[in-house]
Amino acid sequence: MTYYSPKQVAKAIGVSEASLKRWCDRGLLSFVRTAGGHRRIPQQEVLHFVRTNRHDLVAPEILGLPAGTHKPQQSTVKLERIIDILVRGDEKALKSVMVDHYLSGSPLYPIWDTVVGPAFHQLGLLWEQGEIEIYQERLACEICVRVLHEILDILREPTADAPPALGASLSEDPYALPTLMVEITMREMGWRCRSLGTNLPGSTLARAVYDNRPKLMWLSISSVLDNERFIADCDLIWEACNQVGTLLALGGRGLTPELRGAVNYTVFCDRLGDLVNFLDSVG
Ligand code: B12
Repeated sequence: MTYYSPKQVAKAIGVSEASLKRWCDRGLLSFVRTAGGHRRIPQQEVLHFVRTNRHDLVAPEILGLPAGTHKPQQSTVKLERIIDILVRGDEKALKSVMVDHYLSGSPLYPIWDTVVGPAFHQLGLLWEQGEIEIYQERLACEICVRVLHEILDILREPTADAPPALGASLSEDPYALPTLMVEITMREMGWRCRSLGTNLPGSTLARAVYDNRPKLMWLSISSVLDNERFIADCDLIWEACNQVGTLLALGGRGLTPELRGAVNYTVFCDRLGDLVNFLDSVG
């Protein structure tokens, strides 16, 4: 975690150091004290403060953000812009757009559902039509994974009593973006959640359920190469979830109606927005 002094934060958001210290002491910004008694503010808290108040970012570089990052009044992330950024492999621009969107106060999941997911779909078509190279598609994916991790780093830490959740993709499913997007979506909703990654056997995910007793387990299903193994893996996980009282959420474009009919789950989601609605409804 990165910490900043009140002086650095004051410069970054264009206010006086005295105001900043006053806000800290009034509890508007959480901070820790160094051994010498100096206030130090975590980056997540600074950005949360900027997000929920009227402050702009006049010197984002001080906070380790790309120059040009600011707090827009409203954020409209356009599909064409994201496709262009991804095709060019422009990681800084991608991070800037995502952080601006976060700072605008809008939730992040709609841009995964309506812009970034569709942009990758478009990239897949461009590759199929020979309009972009494999390396461009691969690089787009790499930079997006990195930016999603950076977004996770700037989200506020979950509280100690936050409900726990775990998720992953199953064996021979290498798709990294969707499971990371679920993690970000649930973190934004205040869950203490962790994507365990991609390509995991059902037996180890069942073990993870027994060991960690999460309130929810998600599986992101993009590619299923062996239907029988997939169903057996889902059975193992469902059995563990039932024993422990864990909700099982499935989602992803690889879960065909045929496979969906062959496995058990608590909720199936086409989009992240469906999961948000489900979690809102269970409280
Ligand atoms: C990037 C990519 C890869 C990368 C992935 C790298 C990585 N680290 O993730 C790699 C290189 C591994 C890859 C490999 C292959 N790929 Co590929 N790939 C893609 C691509 C361009 C993007 C996939 C992606 O990440 N999309 C973005 C995510 C976020 O979108 P999404 O999956 O729709 O997820 C959304 C929802 O479904 C939902 N969701 C998903 N999971 C969950 C879970 C829960 C709980 C919830 C609530 C919601 C949810 O939320 C997301 C946001 O809305 C797609 C194109 C496409 N149409 O998507 C091709 C694509 C899927 N690949 C394709 C192919 C052919 C392959 C290969 C066979 C290529 C090869 N010859 O080796 C292999 C197969 C690998 C395998 N085992 O399946 C084809 C598939 C064609 C088909 N119908 O089968 C596609 C469609 C490209 C194309 N147009 O031809 N690929």
